[in-house]
Amino acid sequence: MAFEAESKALYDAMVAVKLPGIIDAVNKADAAGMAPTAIIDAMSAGMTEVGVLFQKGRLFLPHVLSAAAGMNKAMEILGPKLAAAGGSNEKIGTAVMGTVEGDVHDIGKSICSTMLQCAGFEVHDLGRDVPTQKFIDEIKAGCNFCGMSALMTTTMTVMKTIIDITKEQGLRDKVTMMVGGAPITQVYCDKIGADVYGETANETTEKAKKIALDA
Ligand code: B12
Repeated sequence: MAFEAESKALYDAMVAVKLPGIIDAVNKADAAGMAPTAIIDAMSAGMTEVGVLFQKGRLFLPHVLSAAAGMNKAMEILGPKLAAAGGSNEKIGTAVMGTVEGDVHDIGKSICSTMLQCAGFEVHDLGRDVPTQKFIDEIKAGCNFCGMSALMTTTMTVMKTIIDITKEQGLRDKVTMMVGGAPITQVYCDKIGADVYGETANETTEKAKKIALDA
């Protein structure tokens, strides 16, 4: 595997949950020529392991927050590089992105927003704990992609509520509904009648790009 050492260093730095170590690993991987998307993937795997260790009681809340800050800092460093790699200045679609009501997890959603933006989408990122009506308002205002993120089994049901409202209000055919977040699967995506499931930000961007360019 290319950049195996860098991938391992990024993963280890995330699991060590020390911000300077994470930034150092990102800068080293970047300087070695590792693609920003591959850096993000390696870090995301580390973030998932942080979650597992947190659940097992081997890491605590400040550790999780420190790793989360590391992800955010990495996006600051890598965002401009992703934009440069994306190349296109042409707008290929308008996407509203947000974490659904009741859910404050926004790291993965923000990565998706950045990558979609770099791929040529105009992105309206509403943040986290977004009131359901705000998604609807953005779709009414003309967004043709709607990305909803949920990280908890208690909040993932909000996605279905939003899709159902678009059906009731005759908006469903105007918008590509995208869903993602750790508990979401392709099966769940199909069950609630969404169009796109993205397991990673990379996959999300590729799928959205294909739909936008085929339209
Ligand atoms: C970081 C974290 C936090 C941080 C959030 C910081 C932040 N700004 O986001 C803090 C500490 C604040 C937090 C709080 C809580 N958390 Co928390 N948290 C996590 C943790 C460890 C990591 C999540 C993460 O950032 N992953 C890394 C990112 C990169 O991955 P990702 O989000 O999955 O995103 C990728 C894909 O899913 C996809 N994607 C994401 N969004 C979208 C959207 C679209 C449209 C598409 C297509 C794709 C897509 O692309 C992304 C990039 O590749 C998870 C553990 C886990 N395994 O997920 C628990 C976890 C989600 N939290 C959990 C819980 C319970 C909570 C709390 C209730 C408190 C608690 N008891 O710990 C509160 C929630 C309060 C609330 N109302 O929301 C549980 C949820 C359990 C469940 N089944 O419902 C988890 C699973 C931990 C656990 N095992 O118990 N948490």
